Amino acid sequence: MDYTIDFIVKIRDELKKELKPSRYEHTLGVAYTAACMAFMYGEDPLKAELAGILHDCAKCFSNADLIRMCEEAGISLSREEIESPAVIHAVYGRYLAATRFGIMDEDILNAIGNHTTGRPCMSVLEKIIYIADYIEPLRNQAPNLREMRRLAFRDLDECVYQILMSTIDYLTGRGAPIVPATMNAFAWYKREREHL
Ligand code: DGI
Ligand code: FE
Ligand code: FE
Repeated sequence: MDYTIDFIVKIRDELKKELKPSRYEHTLGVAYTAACMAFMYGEDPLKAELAGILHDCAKCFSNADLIRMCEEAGISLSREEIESPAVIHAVYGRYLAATRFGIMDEDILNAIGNHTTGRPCMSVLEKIIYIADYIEPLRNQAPNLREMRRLAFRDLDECVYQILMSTIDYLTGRGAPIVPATMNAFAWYKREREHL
């Protein structure tokens, strides 16, 4: 499917009404960053922009609502996901992208569904969205941002690996549980790196 700018603008305008202003600006930042990374890595820039626009489409719901809506939609959540509710907006976002916004492209749906945790063996688009979410211009907390912004345009897999490592460090430091998807992704990219 070709993604038209009209389709993207329609979704963008709907999300502008639903997301908090700062979340909407973050969404635009991810979309533009993802489009630039698509130039670098030979992906369709409009597809990357669309995935970026949609990646946090379920971020306006509370954790309790997300858990309830997943149950109502027949999406089973693992015990680990329920204990780490920050990851559920990605799972439900994937469902919303498909059912409400009519996205059928599995690659875009995977990019949305895996944007918080990553997963082993991601596609180029999934890696782009995972990284763009971390480096977009309005992010300002992570200590390694400057380095990751550069690495994003030099080595996609190394950048994913470094971001996974920082995320695990950050969560461990806060005593937060880490879901298996995050650990599996980290183990996979670590192994990849050692075999180079
Ligand atoms: O939605 P955003 O704020 O743009 O970013 P995100 O989708 O990457 O979600 C960020 C939050 O998710 C951040 O506070 C870290 C958290 N997170 C990522 N992986 C895990 C996790 N939280 C827990 N508890 N466990 C994880 O494995
Ligand atoms: Fe998110
Ligand atoms: Fe995000």
